[in-house]
Amino acid sequence: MIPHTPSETPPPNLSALAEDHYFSANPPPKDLEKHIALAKDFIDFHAAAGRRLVLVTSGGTTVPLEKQTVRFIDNFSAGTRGATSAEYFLEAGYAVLFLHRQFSLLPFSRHYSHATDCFLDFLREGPDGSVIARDEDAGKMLHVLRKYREARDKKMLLVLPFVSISDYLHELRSITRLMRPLGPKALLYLAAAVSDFFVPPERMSEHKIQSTDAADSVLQAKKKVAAATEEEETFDNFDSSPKVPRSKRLVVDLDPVPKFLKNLVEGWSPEGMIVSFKLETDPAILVHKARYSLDRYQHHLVIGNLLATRKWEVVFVSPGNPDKWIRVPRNKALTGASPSTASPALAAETQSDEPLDPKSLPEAEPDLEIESLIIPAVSELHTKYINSIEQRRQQKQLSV
Ligand code: 9Z3
Repeated sequence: MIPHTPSETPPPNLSALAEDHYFSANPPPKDLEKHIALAKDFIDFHAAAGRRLVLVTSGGTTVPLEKQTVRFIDNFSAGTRGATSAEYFLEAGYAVLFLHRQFSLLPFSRHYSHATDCFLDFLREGPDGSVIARDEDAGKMLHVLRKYREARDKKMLLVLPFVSISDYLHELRSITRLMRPLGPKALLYLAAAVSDFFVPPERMSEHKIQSTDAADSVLQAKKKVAAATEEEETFDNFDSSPKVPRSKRLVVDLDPVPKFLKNLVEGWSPEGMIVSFKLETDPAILVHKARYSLDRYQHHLVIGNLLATRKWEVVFVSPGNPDKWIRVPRNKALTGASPSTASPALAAETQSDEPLDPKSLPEAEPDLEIESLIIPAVSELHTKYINSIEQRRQQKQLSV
């Protein structure tokens, strides 16, 4: 490597350049300013109270194929992890800013918004024509309702939506920058399933992509006019090879989304604790990929999970610590039982460093929500993080 001398131009900061390029090329969501005002008010209120505040990101991100979007690419995430985690963070005393994909699950209402748990099934008509909760559901509903109202009334929960990948990135950057006054009491819990690929605006069609040539004559005429006025739209998502009938195929050409975790760690939120999730489907690479992400971005915790087993186990990968698996006990015998009283095979499984075999899992959902184990463990690491930053501050003050 050739050392730089002071007379040389400093090397360009590539991540800052990529950031400038991305955010100037991709327009912000229309509600960004409104969201910033709401988020600022919320964050400042809790910063003044000296309270911990967590930004939970949740749900999938869409990848629009057209500027006036009819079609988009999406992913599987329903937002269960984020919405459930938000409830346990509130339980642990955090203020929660819940940045979620529009129409994905929300804290509290998630209990009644699944397709299988339609809220109407929980209601019945009273003798006077009023709508009331069914007797068998009323207890749980009241509990959930009270928790929800309490969070709202005490201003502990702010819910902000996004839709596309670029909306998400604009919102994330603006909100995390606002979180600076919280110092180390800020926690970023990035559970949203963020697309790795997108169509850059310069290659995106303005209008709905046509699947047949029925509108060709109109479009050709329009093109001629545009060419004459030098305003031709450049859009190359169609494969124009003569072998392939244009009316039959659509070739979508996606660019990689820049990795902004580095910018987040170094610039947007330099003092907050940052927790990212790593999702894989191949058990053989999960821990390796989680460790790789941690080394690359130098943040504080990666929670690894596999698509098939994500409600049963996750792995905590953090600097200087051995990997730590968190598992929902599969057998009532294991819940609350010491390993010596539980079956030796199941006890070994709970402590094993090997991912679970999805085929060995019951089809039903676990009795216990794994987030009830994840959040206390994250909160404990956050306490250690806050203390270490405080200690460093005190040592600095003493040495001045
Ligand atoms: C996760 O891994 C979440 O746990 C899930 C939750 C999306 C699996 P559901 O919403 O699922 O409860 O149905 N989130 C992060 C996924 C992600 O996009 N991570 C990036 C990656 O793996 C890194 S930031 O590369």
